[in-house]
Amino acid sequence: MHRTKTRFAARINHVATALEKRGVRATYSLHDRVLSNRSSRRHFSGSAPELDDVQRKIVSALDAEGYCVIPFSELIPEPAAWDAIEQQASAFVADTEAALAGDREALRVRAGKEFVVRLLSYGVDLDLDDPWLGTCASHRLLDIANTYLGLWSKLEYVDMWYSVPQPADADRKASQRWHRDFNDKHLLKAFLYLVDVDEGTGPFEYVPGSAPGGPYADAWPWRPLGENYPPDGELEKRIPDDGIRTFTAPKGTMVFCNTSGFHRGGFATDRPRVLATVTYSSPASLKSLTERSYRFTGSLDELDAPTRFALS
Ligand SMILES: O=C(O)CCC(=O)C(=O)O
Repeated sequence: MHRTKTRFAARINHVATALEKRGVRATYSLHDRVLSNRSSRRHFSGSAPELDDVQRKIVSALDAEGYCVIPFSELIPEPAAWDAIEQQASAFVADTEAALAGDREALRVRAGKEFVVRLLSYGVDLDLDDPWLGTCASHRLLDIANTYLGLWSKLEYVDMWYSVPQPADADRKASQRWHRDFNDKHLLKAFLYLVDVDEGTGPFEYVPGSAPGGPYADAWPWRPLGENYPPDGELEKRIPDDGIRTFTAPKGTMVFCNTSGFHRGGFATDRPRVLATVTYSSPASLKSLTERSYRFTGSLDELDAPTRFALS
């Protein structure tokens, strides 16, 4: 009797989950094609920003391969922005290393991804005095995201990560494995390396041309709430070795990437990897698939329209 009931409950649960998934997919598609993204595309095309040569180079590389690697100082030459981010990172590293050596309860980690310690995680209050958010919301970056995505984007997530070294023979877990991000197909992330990153520091890796529209888009294709993690070892059978880019690079390097394509990283074995990261997605994503990681507490009225849109 108990067994029958349990099986029945499991079946109901399965049906409910399938219906919920269908609802989320339908909502995403409606917002992408008809509702939010449509008006967001109209806003963008009505006032497309003028990019300088560096920004144009980044957008062209993203269009061609889904990623671009560039020194932060080439995009933002004024030292003040870098100095403030570096100071923020130093304080984060000092606090993290003190907590790792002592009260590990104080570490901001998420279940299943304990190998990444986060500066902020979710539900924090931020304004533009935060050096990393201030940089990500600046027109130097936002205009790149909006032009690449062809719409006014939402600045969905900001954080700094400290990837704790793992034993070299540990199994890769979560984002250390090849996957497509579920967030959106209109997606741009940037990773700013805050330490030198070599093979032992868990470099970010990417399959160029795997985002929607690229030659590898059909390999386990992106769909909202899809099967985004191919079984271990399968991606390597389908993508040749020279189809994978591994981003070992010095401190101060920035990697822009459409992570609806295949990527993985953070499997540090020798030294911790520290980076700052940001996600720009389309409004359809925030309507159906994702949550913003922070509450913006600055004054929206003082901002221009695309920045206000990105932060609200
Ligand atoms: O930590 C990494 O390098 C991978 C990050 C990742 O998978 C993501 O941000 O979606």
